[in-house]
Formats: sequence, structure tokens, C-alpha cells
Amino acid sequence: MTLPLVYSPEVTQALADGAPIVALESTIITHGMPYPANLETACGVEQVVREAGAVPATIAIIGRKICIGLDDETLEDLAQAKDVMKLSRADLAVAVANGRTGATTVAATMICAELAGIDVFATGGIGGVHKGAETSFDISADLSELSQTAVTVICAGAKAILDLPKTLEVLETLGVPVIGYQTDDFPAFWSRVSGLSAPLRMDTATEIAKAHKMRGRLGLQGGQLVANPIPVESEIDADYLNPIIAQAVSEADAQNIAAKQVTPFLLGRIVELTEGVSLKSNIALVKNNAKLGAEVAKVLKGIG
Ligand code: PSU
Ligand code: MN
Repeated sequence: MTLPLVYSPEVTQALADGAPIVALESTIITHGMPYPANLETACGVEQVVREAGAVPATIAIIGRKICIGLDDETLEDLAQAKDVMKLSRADLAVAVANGRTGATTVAATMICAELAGIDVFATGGIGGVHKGAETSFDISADLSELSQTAVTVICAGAKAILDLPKTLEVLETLGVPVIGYQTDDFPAFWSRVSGLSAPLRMDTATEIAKAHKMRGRLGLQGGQLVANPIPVESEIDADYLNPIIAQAVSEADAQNIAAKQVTPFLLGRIVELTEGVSLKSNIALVKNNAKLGAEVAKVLKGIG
């Protein structure tokens, strides 16, 4: 049985050459940012990966196939589509089997990347433990995916829409290495620091690549989470953002937003309430992560 994977020409060539590839998610395009910033980001991030000497593979489910690498026209369509499923581990197979168009979250992108033989994936923020999870039980499937799928995920930490201490506790319980890149602090997406310590620290792409390989050699399941702080010049003042985040969270509660809708609702409200200020920083940090992803992918392929 062959897997339902189709590769872009660029990714096909890279796989044949043993060249470095960086996986990219599509939920950030369909449910994470508004149009046209989502499209500009998707194209811009791919460009950063290429300039850093690796090949980008944006992943989505289209026409009963797991597409590894999307052409510009498909990116344009996805960026404007309204009825795209947000896919995690639970619904990935359903979407492929039933011909639904789907965008992959961190969890689903990890699964697809591993199937395609891609070791490194760069994104913005991961899902985590939501505030109030002690009653809602809302804990993203991204966390358990990190404990079972052998992909190194580069992010900028997690947004303060989440309960960050609980998110780190769950990652520890699940055995996921959380690595601060060139920092002792766990970064909080728009801020370089969260006030929480990063459980591990690494200062080079080489260290990250070595640790990735060693997990495989030791037979340890799962991947690694690298938390790369936002560039200083793109940071946003927490005093400005915190009340906005609190407002978005209380609106979600008041409107009984639940399950898959929670994260997209919060992300959308924060962009609206900051009148796009948060979006500019979001784009900068994704590009910053794409660059580090390319460096790690290059070391894993023996170049760089
Ligand atoms: N956090 C962000 N931006 C995003 C997401 C999370 O700052 O775009 C997206 C990612 O695709 C992530 C998903 O995997 O939301 C998590 O959704 P949930 O909380 O429903 O698991
Ligand atoms: Mn959830």
C-alpha cells in the first residue's frame, strides 16, 4: 500500500538529493492569520527557508492527498478559502479518506512530516494548556504529538492565551524536551521572556541536531520543542498586550467558544484588538523560526 503523499517538484528533488527540508504548517494560513497577511507570510516564510539553503514544504490535505510542498496558486487558494478543516491527529485520516480540504495544525504537520521523512518543522506558536483547563480540559493535541512523533519543532514559545506554567508541566510529564535557543527563559511568543525557565538550553543548530539524532538512536519516541525568542526589535510590550489577551479570553468564555474554535477565535480577536500590531510581530517571529529550522535541517543533512 502506498501512502497518499504527493510532493512538490522542489521537495521531490530535495528528497532525491538528500537536501535539507523544512516542513511548514497550513493552519497558521487558514485559521491563524487574516488574508492577505496570511498569504504574504506563507510565501515570505518559504523564501526565508530557501535563502537559508533549505527547501520549504508547506503541508495541507487536498484531493485525498497529503500534499508536501504547495505551489503558489494552491497557497493563494488556501489563504482565501472559508471551509477548510482544521486538522489535528483526530481528524487527519478522515479528511484524507473523504476528500475534504484540510489545513494541518502543529500535531498534524508533525505526523505528515514524519511520513514524508522530514525531520524539522518551523512554525510560530504551538497549542498548549488553555487557561481554565482544570474545568474545560482544553489541552492541545500538539503536546501529546510532540511526545510521539520524531520531528524537531521550532516555535517562539506559546502565546499568553495559554496557561504557560501548566503547558510546561504537561510537556515535562510527556517527556518532551523543551529547549530554549540561546536563552535560559521560556519565551512567550510576543515577548522574549515569560518569567519561566526553559527546561533546557542550546546555543547552536548543531547541538539541536545532535540531540534529535540521539533521541532516535536511543529509541526514544517523540520529537523536540525548540523555543526561539522573537527578535528584540519585534517584541511587544506585555503591559499593552495582557489586557487585550484577557479581553479576548473573557469574550471566548462569554460566547461559549469551545473545542477547535477556541484558538482561532482568540488569535483573530487579538489581531483585531491590536489593529494588526500583533500580526507584524507574529510574521517576524515565524520567519526567525524558519531560518533556525533551515540551519538545523542543514546540520542534520551534514551541511552547515
Ligand atoms: N498558536 C498560534 N498560532 C497558530 C496556532 C496556535 O500562535 O496558528 C495554531 C497551530 O496550528 C496550532 C493550533 O497547532 O493552532 C492549535 O490549535 P488547538 O489549540 O485547537 O490545539
Ligand atoms: Mn483545544
